[in-house]
Amino acid sequence: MASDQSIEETLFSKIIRKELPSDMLYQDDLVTAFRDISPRLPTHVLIVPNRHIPSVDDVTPEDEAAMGRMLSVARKIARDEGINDSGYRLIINCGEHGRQEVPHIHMHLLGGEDVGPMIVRKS
Ligand code: DGP
Repeated sequence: MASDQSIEETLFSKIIRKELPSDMLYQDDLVTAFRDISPRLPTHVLIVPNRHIPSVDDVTPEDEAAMGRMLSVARKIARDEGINDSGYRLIINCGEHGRQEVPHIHMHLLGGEDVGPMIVRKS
């Protein structure tokens, strides 16, 4: 019987398993980081848990280690990219109003130049 995870998984699971190509920067037992395919800034990296968690709304206490690791890996990659002093932004989109496109929770690490205002509201 197929597991729910295999039914719901996205292309990010295939990237994590290296079944799809990516510019992977980091991987350990809990998380994987790879460059976004459509970078909005000079540094645009996605940091994802290896376990398929669709969105922030699906995070459970058992995911806390992976969620914390995502932050420490963001710090490491920012330093590797040389943007820790200039600064950067971390974004996790959730659901329809958050404009989440890929239903595998992911943190965007964005930097390399001024990222602009936090939110530009529609007029
Ligand atoms: P979000 O809107 O937060 O769900 O962002 C999804 C991001 O995923 C978006 O910036 C583009 C990126 N993305 C989509 N497909 C691929 C892919 O196949 N490879 C890589 N590296 N990034 C992808």
